[in-house]
Amino acid sequence: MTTEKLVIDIKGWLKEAADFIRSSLSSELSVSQKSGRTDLVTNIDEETQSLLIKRIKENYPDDQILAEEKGYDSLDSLSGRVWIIDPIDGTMNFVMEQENFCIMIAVFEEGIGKLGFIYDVMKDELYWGGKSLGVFLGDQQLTKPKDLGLAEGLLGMNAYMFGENIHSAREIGHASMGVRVSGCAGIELIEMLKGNHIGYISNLSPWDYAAGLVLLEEFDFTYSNIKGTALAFSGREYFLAAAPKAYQEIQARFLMNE
Ligand code: 2AM
Ligand code: CA
Ligand code: CA
Ligand code: CA
Repeated sequence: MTTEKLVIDIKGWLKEAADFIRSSLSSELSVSQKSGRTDLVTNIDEETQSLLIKRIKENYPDDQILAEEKGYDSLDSLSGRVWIIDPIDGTMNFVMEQENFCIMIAVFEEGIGKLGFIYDVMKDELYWGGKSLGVFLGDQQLTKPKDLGLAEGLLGMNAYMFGENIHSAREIGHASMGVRVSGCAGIELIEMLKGNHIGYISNLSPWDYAAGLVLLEEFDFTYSNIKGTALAFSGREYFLAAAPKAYQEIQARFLMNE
């Protein structure tokens, strides 16, 4: 199986899924709560996931799938080839703004990230790439951002963590050039890839970070659980990704002695 075929397939499915999501905006959404008032899912999240899973099963029937909705949200192991999918990342934005949401797809092999795709649906911008392939916006290859310190750049953050000062998020934010909150993990990761933000602090599940990690690695960003340990790829955990200089500084000044 060539990487090239995977890339062509995934780009086609993303286009199909994005057309479906955009066409859904003219009809009424069916919105329900998951864990609470601010944790939403819509019929379009579920139908988009079903569409992507259908395509994977038709083309790669032996692969494992980890995806946010409808009974695909855990796996026993990352062995073999694993697809990690967030059908709509930024569901609250999708419902409230009809923009600023992404589709994310990652392909892992034996636990190693091979391909990552983050598609900003309403801007029609696809950020994608892979291990040893580089990072692209559409057909254009991106260049690696500068390795800046904490005081030299903007930091994406989860609003709740900043507000409640979880893991010193407020102090870390104040030591940066400024805090930005998009409500969409995919968009925060895109801002890092573009060199607009030096880092991102949040509370995420595997489908929120899998595609982004493949791309961040290509640009030598550092990432981990906020405690500095490896991400577990199961359940939600506090997440820190940043340019190497900023990452070291955040760990040393704010997190090591917590
Ligand atoms: P989602 O829209 O796919 O759920 C918002 O802060 C970001 O965090 C979004 O990328 C959102 O992804 C993610 N997130 C993960 N778990 C969440 C939860 N329980 N409630 C709200 N956002 C969550
Ligand atoms: Ca969700
Ligand atoms: Ca998500
Ligand atoms: Ca989602």
